[in-house]
Amino acid sequence: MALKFITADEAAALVKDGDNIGFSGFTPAGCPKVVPGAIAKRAEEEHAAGRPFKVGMFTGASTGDRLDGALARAGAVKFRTPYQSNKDMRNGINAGEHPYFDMHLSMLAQELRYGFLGKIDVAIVEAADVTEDGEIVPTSGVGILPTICRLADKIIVELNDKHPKEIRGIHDIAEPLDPPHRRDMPVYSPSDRVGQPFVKVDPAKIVGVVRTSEPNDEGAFAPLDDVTKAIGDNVAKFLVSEMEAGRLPKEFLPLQSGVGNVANAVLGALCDNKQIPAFEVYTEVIQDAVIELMKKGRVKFASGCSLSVTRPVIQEIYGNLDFFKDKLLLRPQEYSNNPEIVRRLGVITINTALEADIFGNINSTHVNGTRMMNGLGGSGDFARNGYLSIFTTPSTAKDGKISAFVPMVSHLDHSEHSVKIIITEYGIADLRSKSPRQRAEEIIEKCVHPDYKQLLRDYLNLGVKGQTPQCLDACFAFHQEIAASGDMRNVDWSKYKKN
Ligand code: 0RQ
Repeated sequence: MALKFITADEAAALVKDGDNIGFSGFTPAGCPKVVPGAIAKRAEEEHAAGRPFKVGMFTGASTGDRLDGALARAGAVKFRTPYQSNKDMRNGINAGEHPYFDMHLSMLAQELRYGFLGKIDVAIVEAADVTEDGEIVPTSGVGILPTICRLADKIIVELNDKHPKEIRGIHDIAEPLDPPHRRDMPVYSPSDRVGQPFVKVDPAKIVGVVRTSEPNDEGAFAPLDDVTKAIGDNVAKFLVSEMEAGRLPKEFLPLQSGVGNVANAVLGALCDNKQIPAFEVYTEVIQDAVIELMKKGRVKFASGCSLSVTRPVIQEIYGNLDFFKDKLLLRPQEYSNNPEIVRRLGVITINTALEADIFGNINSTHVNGTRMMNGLGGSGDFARNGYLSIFTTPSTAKDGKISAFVPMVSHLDHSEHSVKIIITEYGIADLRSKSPRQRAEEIIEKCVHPDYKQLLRDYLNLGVKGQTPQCLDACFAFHQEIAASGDMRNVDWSKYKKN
């Protein structure tokens, strides 16, 4: 069946008010670049004519400004899930304009199939290649691409020539059966392949192909500072000590690391520490540092859902596919983040907390319990199921006025039961086999910033009895203080003392 080439505006005209759209990609990598902007333009025109126009948005994870930013600014968001990190989308969410629900990324595809989230009307997917018999080769990010293509009534393909057709073969595309027919997901090592190198769709559903030549948006990394470097060094130190204690196999275990500067610093530190053998990566987002480590022979293989790398690095990968193609594998997030696989492989998981409490609970998402930052992302998929679940965070934020450690988290994403190790620039808190009070003492002495140590010791000694000595009158005093005086260090416990 011949492919029909259309413009972005013609593609946008195929979308109706109220449609639910599934977009390919994961982070800006692999997201469509031009059709979302055309839909945003159409929404603005419809609004100007006094007509409603909003669409439901399913994506793999965060996207680029040309997708989340454009649709948010156009006021065209009926709902948004499962993760975002765009300034305009975030502001609209926190203003109550864009209904947002935050989800574990591994679960989105199956919840779409189960019918929990409504119908998918249109799939808009970026491809490096598309054939007349319906083979779609994704680009540098996969996300929920196979599922949305199968469930949608219509598929619009953005054929992006910034991604060479020769990347065919880097992907491993599969979808599990649903219960009661689900079988095991036979990934026994990060490099195992269980599917096909493309997504096969009914070609009759491809209503149009839009040619583009747009690079991925990219976020720049802040250079390493003393804090991120110290956190990275502490993670490496901890993992070496686990090997020495015989609690990590000498071959090491696959690693997952989250997004951002701390994750990059951690990988850099693991590279420099020669006591750690060359290792494999089983993660969702493959960042620049992984590629750097691969070139040095320190990372043997990386399986992920996207290549969220800077433009020079993606050019380097595409220019040296002979070297990289048998060391990189991109999967749908239902596989890259799957709890069954993460637990089987024994993945060491490293994620960043926004806030932690002294008993080991983690808030990854809500500033002061109310304002959405990004979302849970894959942190829960990995943290709950990892061999060792590590959370890292700088000990303070906002020039020391905010402590990352508080008596009780203002929002809970990962409970004390999923968190084994917390690491800051000051040290390593090992929470394994400790009671809540022992965990609090460990965190305060090893991880908390010196400005907050005594305050948190005093909190523990307010005289509350019980398994978890949480003073319900005082547990949010840090958060109330930041609102009142702008500095958590001004907290005064005297009015709360029980005896
Ligand atoms: O604010 O941007 O105004 O300077 O939060 O903090 O320290 O730069 O850390 O960029 O690594 O983000 C948890 C948000 C950390 C991220 C989070 C302020 C701080 C700064 C950012 P500014 P940093 P990072 C894989 C796994 C959830 C998803 C996840 C995240 C800004 O890691 O979204 O783990 N994680 N996914 O000043 C108020 C506090 C604060 C605070 C920091 N306690 N109160 N503001 N900040 N702590 C990825 C995917 O799933 C795709």
